[in-house]
Amino acid sequence: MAPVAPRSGDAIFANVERVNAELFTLTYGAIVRQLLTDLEEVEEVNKQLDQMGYNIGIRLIDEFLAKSNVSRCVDFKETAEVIAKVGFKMFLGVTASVTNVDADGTCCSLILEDNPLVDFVELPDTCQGLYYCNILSGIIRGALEMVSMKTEVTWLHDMLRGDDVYELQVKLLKQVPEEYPYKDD
Ligand code: MYR
Repeated sequence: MAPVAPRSGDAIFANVERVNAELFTLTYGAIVRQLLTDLEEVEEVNKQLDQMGYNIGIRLIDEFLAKSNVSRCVDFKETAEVIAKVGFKMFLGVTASVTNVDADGTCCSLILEDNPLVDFVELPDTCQGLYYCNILSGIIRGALEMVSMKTEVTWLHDMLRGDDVYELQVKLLKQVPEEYPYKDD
């Protein structure tokens, strides 16, 4: 019998991480499939995924702030960089790049070249209007709302629709100033 080479802790840990990521991807796929069965209309599935993402985002921000130690960003571009480099890395294991920042710095794009949510995914013709990753736009919208930023988050490019990249446009609609909770005497 061939001897089994012992694996290092790092190799085992990497394997566990890979299996977790695959399980997450497959679970997300199963959720989308179930929504398609239950709701029938692709538009309704898009809305539902966005709403689920929003509900996750408003909770996930606490974990993000606690784990990342990120402090207040100086402007919206920096917020986008934090989402792209720290947020995506923390929750998806990949980073994005920030591009197409508009002149007043309130609208920009996050470009994802690698998107673990879509591993193993192929959309049938009946799902062409589906924004498969709409949960991500909802997560970002929900998380930013919790730090006083009302945003609109829209998919501009989607590789499942034949584009070269995933491009999410994040537009700042309103920044609610945080109120100091105590009155000065
Ligand atoms: C600030 O208050 O200025 C800092 C704001 C940082 C917001 C970061 C939001 C992170 C959202 C993570 C999204 C992950 C998507 C998978």
